[in-house]
Amino acid sequence: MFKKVLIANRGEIALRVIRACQELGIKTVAVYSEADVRAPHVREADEAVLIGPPPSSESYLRGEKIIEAAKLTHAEAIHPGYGFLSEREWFARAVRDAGIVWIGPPAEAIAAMGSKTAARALAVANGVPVVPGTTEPLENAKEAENIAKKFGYPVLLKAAAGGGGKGMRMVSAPKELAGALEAARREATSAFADDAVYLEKFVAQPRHVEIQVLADSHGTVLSLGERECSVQRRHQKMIEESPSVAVTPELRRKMGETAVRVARAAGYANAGTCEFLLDQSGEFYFLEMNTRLQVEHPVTELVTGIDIVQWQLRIAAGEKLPFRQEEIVPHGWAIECRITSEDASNNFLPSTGRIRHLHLPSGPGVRWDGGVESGSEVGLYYDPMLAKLIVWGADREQAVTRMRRALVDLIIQGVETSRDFHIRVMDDDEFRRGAIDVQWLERRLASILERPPSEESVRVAAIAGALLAERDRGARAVSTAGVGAALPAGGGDVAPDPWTQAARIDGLRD
Ligand code: MV4
Repeated sequence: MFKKVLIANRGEIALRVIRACQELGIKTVAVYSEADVRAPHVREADEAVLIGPPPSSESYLRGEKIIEAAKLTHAEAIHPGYGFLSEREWFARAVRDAGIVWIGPPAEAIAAMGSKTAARALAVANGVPVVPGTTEPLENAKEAENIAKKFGYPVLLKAAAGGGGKGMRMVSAPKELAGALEAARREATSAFADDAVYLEKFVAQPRHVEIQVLADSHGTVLSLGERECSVQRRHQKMIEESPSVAVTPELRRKMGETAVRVARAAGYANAGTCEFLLDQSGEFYFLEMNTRLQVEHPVTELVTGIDIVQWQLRIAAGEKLPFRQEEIVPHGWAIECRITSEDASNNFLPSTGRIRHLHLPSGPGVRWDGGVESGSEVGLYYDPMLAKLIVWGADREQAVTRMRRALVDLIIQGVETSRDFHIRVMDDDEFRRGAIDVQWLERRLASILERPPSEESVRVAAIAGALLAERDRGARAVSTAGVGAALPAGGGDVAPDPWTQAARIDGLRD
C-alpha cells in the first residue's frame, strides 16, 4: 500500500479521502489556496502545500503545481476527488508521466467517455441500449429535420462535448429545429469550445438512475447497484438515494450487467458511474459514464457496506477486489441531502459569511460528510456545497423519517443553507411515496416553498399548546377547589409538559 497520498481537492471530499487514508495507515498531503489557509482539510492532513491564490483557475486547477507539490512531499499517488481536475485526461496523463500513481481510471478511459457521441457509439457497438438518436454530430438543419422526422417529436439536441444539460434544447416541432440547432451550437461553443451537437428522441418524465461500478486492474468489474438522483434543480442534484423505488432485483441485475459491459468496453479501472434514464415503462437507456468518484457515493457505501474510497486506494495500489457479484445486495435504504450555502426561498441565491454556530446531528444511522466547522468563512470562490447529510434506515420510510429528524437537529448559523428546503421535501407526500422523476422538483418547487415551514408550524403548535395549558391551568385551579380527587397528587405542582415549556421559551408564560 502507499505510504503517502496527495489529495488534489478541498472541502468535504478532501476530508473524506483523508479519513480513508488514515484508516489504511497512509500519510496525507493536502493542497490549498490562500482562501483555505484555515480550512479543515489543511489541518487534518499530515502535510499541506500552498498552491496559489483563491480562484480555482490559479490553485486547485493548476495541475503542474499539484504535481510539483507531490514531488516535493514524496507523495506516491494523487487522489483528485470530484470536480476540479478529476476528469481531465491531460492531468491523469501528466500524473502518470511524472511517475506518480493516479487514483482513478486510465487517461484513455477518461478520454473514451469525454465525448458523449463517442460514448454512445461505444455503447451501441457493445449492445448497450441508448436513447434512439444519432451517434454522429449533426451536419446541418436539413439533416437534423430528416432524422427528427424518423424518430418523431419531441427531440432533444445535445452538445457532444456536454453532459450536465449544457447546450441541451428540446424541440417539439420541425419549424423550431433550425433555430434550436443554432442556439445549441452557440451554447456548446461557449461552454466547451466545441460546436458539435447530436440528436435524441425526448424521453418523457424519466428517472435518473445510475450504477456505481468498481473495477480492479486484474479483470474484475463489479456493480454496486443503483442510486436514484431524480431530485434535481437545473441539473444540480440535491437529494440522492439507494436503492431506487423504481428498480426491482431483476432490473438491478440487468442494469448492473449493462454498466459492467460499458466499463469493460472502456478499459475501465477504479470507481466509475454509468448514468441511465429509466422511462415510465421501465425501459432504461445509457446516457454517459462519469469517470470519477461522485458526490453521492456514500448512499451506495451505506447500503452495500463497501467503502468505495478505500477500494479506490487499494485498486490503485494493485489489489484485487475480493467480492463476488452475487454477494453485493443492497441492505436497507440510504438517503443523502446536499447541504449548500444557498437560500431556497430566494431562488437558491448563494449565501456567504462566517459560520457562527454549527450543531451536527448524530444518533443511529446518521453520517455527516462535511467540509466546514464553526468559524469557517463561506465565500464565492468555490462550490456552495458545505456538507452532505446521509442517513441509513431499514426501509425507505425509516430513512425519510430519520433524515427529517437529523435535519431538524442540524443547526447552521451565519449563512443561509438548504436545510429548511430539505425538511420540506421530507414532508412532501409525493416524495414520501417516491413518485419522483427528473422534472419533479421544477414542477413541485413552488408548492414546497409555499407550505408553512415546519419550524414555524412547530412554533404555532407551541403557541396552541400554551393556550391549551393556560386553559387547563384555569380549569385545574377551579377543579382543585372542587373535586380534587380527579387530579394527580400535588395538583399544580406536576412538572410542566413540553408544550408549557415551549410556551415559556416563547415568552408566553412564566
Ligand atoms: C434526456 C432527457 C430526456 N430525453 N435525454 C439532462 C442532463 C443530461 N445528462 C441528460 N439530461 C436529460 N436527457 C432524452 N433523450 C432528460 C434529461 C434531463 C435530465 C436527466 C437527468 C437528470 C436530470 C434531468 C433534468 C432534466 C432533463
